[in-house]
Amino acid sequence: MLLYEGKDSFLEEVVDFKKAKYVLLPVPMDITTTYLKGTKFGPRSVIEASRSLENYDSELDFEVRDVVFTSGELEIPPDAVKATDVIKSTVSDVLLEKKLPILLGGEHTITYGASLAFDEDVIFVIFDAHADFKKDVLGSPINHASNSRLINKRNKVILVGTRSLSQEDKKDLAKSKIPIFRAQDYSRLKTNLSELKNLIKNKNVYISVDMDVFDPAVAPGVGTPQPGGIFYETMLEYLKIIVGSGKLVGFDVNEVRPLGENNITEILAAKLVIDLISLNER
Ligand SMILES: [Mn+2]
Repeated sequence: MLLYEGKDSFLEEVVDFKKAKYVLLPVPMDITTTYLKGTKFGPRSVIEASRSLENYDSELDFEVRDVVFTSGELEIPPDAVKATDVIKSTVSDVLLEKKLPILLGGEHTITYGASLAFDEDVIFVIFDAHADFKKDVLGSPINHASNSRLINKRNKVILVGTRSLSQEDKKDLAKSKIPIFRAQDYSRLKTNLSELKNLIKNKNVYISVDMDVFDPAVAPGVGTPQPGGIFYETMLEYLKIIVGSGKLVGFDVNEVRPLGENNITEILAAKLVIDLISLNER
């Protein structure tokens, strides 16, 4: 496990590894992205953004303090299969220490790597504008556009906020019986929340947030933006239901692509990490 210097830690908190309940893993993987490159700079940028936020989460009335150990950046080899192995073994190490892993991406494929470290009974709730259910992209079996399909081979997948898919994807998703809570179904939010609750009640749950699930107006710094996404308030409703009724075993926030001066995507990503810890701790 890599130790980071205090100045580069999440929320400026220097936490002793032994005492920490969470381990934040910056995963600068940016190998298979197809449209806009730059997600490898995401983790560092989100950590930097977190340092401008309060530890106190006023939405959830909880103060995040002395619980997160910030690891150094994972060394990601430039090959998707090898990169997946590195992520899997690092997450396994964290789980062996009985700590909850938090991954910061990086392209969405990091979630597939992480999934291999968990038992098969863990449900993966994936927030993503894209279904990521492609079979074979550019001849590569491991690709950010096939993330959900890959995870679904071992673990149950639930998609939230999805609005970009092909007709073939739609058929395949139906065949695989993947529950989808579309971004367009905002007017059904209450019904969606109770349906989701029933699916994950008392189950082990891993949450993956691809930042492009949000409306590009509030999260423009992503690799593949998609109009018509959800907003922060809706996300919080979903997270409250998931952490409240399931048992959180890990989570990630991924696909942040820093734009430079405009860092609202990183701020939002950092806030989600704080929110998820608050929800899980309070
Ligand atoms: Mn996506």
